[in-house]
Amino acid sequence: MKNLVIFAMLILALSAILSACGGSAPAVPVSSLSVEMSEFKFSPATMIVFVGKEISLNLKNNGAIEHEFAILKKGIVAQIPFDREKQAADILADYRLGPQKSETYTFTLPEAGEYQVICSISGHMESGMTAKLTAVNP
Ligand SMILES: [Cu+2]
Repeated sequence: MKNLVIFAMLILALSAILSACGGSAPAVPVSSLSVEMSEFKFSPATMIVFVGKEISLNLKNNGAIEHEFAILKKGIVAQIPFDREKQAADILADYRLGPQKSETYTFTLPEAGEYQVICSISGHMESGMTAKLTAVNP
Protein backbone atom coordinates (compact mmCIF):
# COMPACT_ATOMS: atom_id res chain seq x y z
CA MET A 1 0.00 0.00 0.00
CA LYS A 2 2.79 2.39 0.90
CA ASN A 3 4.54 1.64 -2.38
CA LEU A 4 1.34 2.42 -4.27
CA VAL A 5 1.10 5.86 -2.61
CA ILE A 6 4.74 6.65 -3.45
CA PHE A 7 4.14 5.50 -7.03
CA ALA A 8 1.07 7.75 -7.34
CA MET A 9 3.07 10.71 -5.99
CA LEU A 10 5.82 10.05 -8.52
CA ILE A 11 3.30 10.04 -11.38
CA LEU A 12 1.84 13.34 -10.14
CA ALA A 13 5.29 14.94 -9.86
CA LEU A 14 6.23 13.69 -13.32
CA SER A 15 3.09 15.05 -14.95
CA ALA A 16 3.65 18.42 -13.26
CA ILE A 17 7.19 18.53 -14.66
CA LEU A 18 6.00 17.52 -18.13
CA SER A 19 3.24 20.13 -18.24
CA ALA A 20 5.70 22.81 -17.06
CA CYS A 21 7.90 21.99 -20.07
CA GLY A 22 4.98 22.28 -22.47
CA GLY A 23 5.74 25.86 -23.45
CA SER A 24 9.11 25.23 -25.05
CA ALA A 25 8.05 23.95 -28.48
CA PRO A 26 4.30 23.59 -28.66
CA ALA A 27 2.86 21.86 -31.70
CA VAL A 28 -0.61 21.81 -30.13
CA PRO A 29 -2.47 24.76 -28.62
CA VAL A 30 -1.57 25.62 -25.04
CA SER A 31 -3.02 27.93 -22.40
CA SER A 32 0.34 28.67 -20.83
CA LEU A 33 3.41 29.95 -22.68
CA SER A 34 7.02 30.23 -21.59
CA VAL A 35 8.93 32.63 -23.81
CA GLU A 36 12.54 33.75 -23.55
CA MET A 37 13.79 36.96 -25.10
CA SER A 38 17.38 37.80 -26.00
CA GLU A 39 19.34 39.73 -28.64
CA PHE A 40 17.47 39.60 -30.98
CA LYS A 41 14.99 36.79 -30.85
CA PHE A 42 12.03 35.17 -29.15
CA SER A 43 12.26 31.54 -28.16
CA PRO A 44 10.10 29.80 -29.21
CA ALA A 45 9.37 31.91 -32.29
CA THR A 46 6.20 29.98 -33.13
CA MET A 47 3.38 29.61 -30.62
CA ILE A 48 -0.13 28.18 -30.77
CA VAL A 49 -2.74 29.08 -28.16
CA PHE A 50 -6.49 28.79 -27.65
CA VAL A 51 -8.73 31.60 -28.84
CA GLY A 52 -10.94 33.30 -26.24
CA LYS A 53 -9.12 31.69 -23.34
CA GLU A 54 -6.96 33.41 -20.77
CA ILE A 55 -3.38 32.60 -21.67
CA SER A 56 -0.66 32.90 -19.10
CA LEU A 57 2.63 34.18 -20.44
CA ASN A 58 5.78 33.45 -18.48
CA LEU A 59 8.14 35.95 -20.02
CA LYS A 60 11.87 36.00 -19.38
CA ASN A 61 14.47 38.43 -20.67
CA ASN A 62 17.77 36.59 -20.92
CA GLY A 63 19.39 39.47 -22.73
CA ALA A 64 21.68 42.30 -21.71
CA ILE A 65 19.22 45.02 -22.76
CA GLU A 66 15.49 45.74 -22.45
CA HIS A 67 13.12 43.77 -24.68
CA GLU A 68 9.41 43.70 -25.36
CA PHE A 69 6.77 41.14 -26.26
CA ALA A 70 4.23 43.14 -28.28
CA ILE A 71 1.27 41.32 -29.83
CA LEU A 72 -0.07 43.09 -32.89
CA LYS A 73 -3.74 42.99 -33.82
CA LYS A 74 -4.82 40.04 -35.94
CA GLY A 75 -3.61 40.26 -39.52
CA ILE A 76 -1.33 43.28 -38.94
CA VAL A 77 2.18 42.83 -40.26
CA ALA A 78 4.59 45.43 -38.90
CA GLN A 79 6.33 47.61 -41.42
CA ILE A 80 10.07 48.22 -41.18
CA PRO A 81 11.09 50.53 -39.62
CA PHE A 82 8.39 50.20 -36.98
CA ASP A 83 7.16 53.59 -35.80
CA ARG A 84 5.74 52.87 -32.38
CA GLU A 85 3.88 56.17 -32.04
CA LYS A 86 2.26 56.04 -35.46
CA GLN A 87 1.41 52.35 -35.12
CA ALA A 88 0.27 52.38 -31.49
CA ALA A 89 -3.25 51.41 -32.58
CA ASP A 90 -1.87 48.21 -34.16
CA ILE A 91 -0.69 46.88 -30.79
CA LEU A 92 -3.07 44.57 -28.95
CA ALA A 93 -0.89 44.06 -25.86
CA ASP A 94 2.72 44.71 -24.95
CA TYR A 95 4.98 43.67 -22.13
CA ARG A 96 8.44 45.14 -21.54
CA LEU A 97 11.14 43.62 -19.40
CA GLY A 98 14.54 44.87 -18.39
CA PRO A 99 17.60 42.62 -18.76
CA GLN A 100 17.57 39.43 -16.66
CA LYS A 101 14.00 40.03 -15.50
CA SER A 102 11.05 37.67 -15.63
CA GLU A 103 7.35 38.18 -15.10
CA THR A 104 4.04 36.41 -15.67
CA TYR A 105 1.27 38.13 -17.61
CA THR A 106 -2.10 37.06 -18.96
CA PHE A 107 -3.79 37.91 -22.23
CA THR A 108 -6.74 36.67 -24.28
CA LEU A 109 -6.83 36.58 -28.07
CA PRO A 110 -10.26 37.61 -29.36
CA GLU A 111 -10.34 35.76 -32.69
CA ALA A 112 -8.82 32.72 -34.33
CA GLY A 113 -5.98 33.53 -36.68
CA GLU A 114 -2.39 34.68 -36.82
CA TYR A 115 -0.93 37.43 -34.69
CA GLN A 116 2.53 38.84 -35.22
CA VAL A 117 4.69 39.33 -32.13
CA ILE A 118 7.46 41.91 -32.27
CA CYS A 119 9.87 43.76 -30.06
CA SER A 120 9.11 47.36 -30.97
CA ILE A 121 12.24 48.79 -29.38
CA SER A 122 14.10 50.67 -32.09
CA GLY A 123 16.13 48.36 -34.30
CA HIS A 124 15.11 45.10 -32.62
CA MET A 125 12.43 43.93 -35.04
CA GLU A 126 14.76 44.99 -37.84
CA SER A 127 17.36 42.62 -36.36
CA GLY A 128 14.91 39.73 -36.55
CA MET A 129 13.05 40.01 -33.25
CA THR A 130 9.66 38.73 -34.40
CA ALA A 131 7.54 35.68 -33.66
CA LYS A 132 4.28 34.16 -34.79
CA LEU A 133 1.35 33.56 -32.44
CA THR A 134 -1.56 31.53 -33.75
CA ALA A 135 -4.93 31.33 -31.98
CA VAL A 136 -7.09 28.30 -32.67
CA ASN A 137 -10.50 27.21 -31.43
CA PRO A 138 -10.47 24.72 -28.54
CU1 LIG B 1 14.11 43.67 -28.16
